[in-house]
Amino acid sequence: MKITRVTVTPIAFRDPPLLNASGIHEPYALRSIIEIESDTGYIGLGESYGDAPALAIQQQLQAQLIGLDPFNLNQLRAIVRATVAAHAPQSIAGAELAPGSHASKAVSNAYSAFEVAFLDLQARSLNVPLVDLLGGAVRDEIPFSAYLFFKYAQHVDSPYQLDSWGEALNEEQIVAQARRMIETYGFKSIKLKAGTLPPEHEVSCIKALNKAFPGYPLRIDPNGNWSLETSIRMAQLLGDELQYYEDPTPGLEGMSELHKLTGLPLATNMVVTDFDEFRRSVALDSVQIVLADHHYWGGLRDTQHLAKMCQTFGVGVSMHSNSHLGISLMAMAHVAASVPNLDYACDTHYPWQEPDEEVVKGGKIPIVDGCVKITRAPGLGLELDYGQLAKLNDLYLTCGIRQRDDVKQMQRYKPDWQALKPRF
Ligand code: GKR
Ligand code: MG
Repeated sequence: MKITRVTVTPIAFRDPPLLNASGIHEPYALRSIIEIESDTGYIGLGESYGDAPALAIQQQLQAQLIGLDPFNLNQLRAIVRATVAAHAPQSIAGAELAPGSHASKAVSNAYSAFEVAFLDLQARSLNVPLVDLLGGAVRDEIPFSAYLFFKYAQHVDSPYQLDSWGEALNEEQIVAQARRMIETYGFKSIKLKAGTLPPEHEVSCIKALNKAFPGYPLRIDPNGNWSLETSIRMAQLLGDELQYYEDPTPGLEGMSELHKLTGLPLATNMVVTDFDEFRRSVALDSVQIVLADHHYWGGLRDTQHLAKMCQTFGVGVSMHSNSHLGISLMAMAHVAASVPNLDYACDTHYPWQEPDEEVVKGGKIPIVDGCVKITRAPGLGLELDYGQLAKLNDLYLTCGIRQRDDVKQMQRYKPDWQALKPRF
């Protein structure tokens, strides 16, 4: 089998004004949609970062993959390495919450973008679901968590109609957001994105969630925006209300110190983002749970390697997310289905995306009882809706955003806003 067509299509879709440690989401999120077609007529799909540096590498790879056997992943990796080495990508300022946008991740994120599409193509040609190429499913229903955000009611300059979620800045509004997520999707655990409002206030929102949803595992994620001192103080207030404490404070050393002092289980998608950091984290006992993300961990098979390493060193595995659409969700679901030691419900931003902005046929993928179900359909089980792809590509061309910058966006609301780590 030979590859005859590689198409990388940048897209944009509406993203609500969600607050985080850097600032606030811009009105549109960017992704790229990848199609790999074989001479036998199969098409494999992938979804990845659409920020300019990542996109530039994906586009440079397109022509080089023609003629390659889609089973030859070692050759794919060699081509990606050589391309990245020749083009020395830049890191993106203001995008530190999108770990895959870092220049150091250029090889792993470009490889991953195509690896998923290659695996989808392989699986379609064999008429098996993609998870079968990962050793088979240990579960076919993959649990996800409600992912709550503090948010404004509308974007600065209101570029489009208000979203239906409204403002969420206080306890009542956060509990209402959680209630809607749980009633709509059946989530069984809750994560609150923090690091944005005063820490005591964010902790009181966790307490309100605990009261409103007794027994639901809770997580708070300030994205390293709390000093060690603040993280210790908030740990005292939180007591044992948390399932895990995600990236409260920056750095492997800070996290190690915090764990030593509080004994709380710490999770991360910030201080362990590659295998070298994993090794250092194990030496320091910095984190007890790693949030995997195939988009920057080097694809689905490297995510399985990460999970194996976690098992070897007694570290838990959960899953990180950035704003994404259904191809990413399904790739996350297939790899999660193959990992026996995936101990926690995965993160997903998916409920924040509007139903009319999905690129796969049939619209948004259902999340039922908090789970995404994988089927026996070949590959990822998805087909592209080319009308939708064209619509979202038009939005990319006109939206004016080329790389995520939550700091710059917040400066449009608060002109003296600066990137500070930690802020509190
Ligand atoms: O979308 O604002 C966001 C999140 O803060 C995201 O950028 C993070 O990478 O979800 C992520 C996390 O768990 O840290
Ligand atoms: Mg996180």
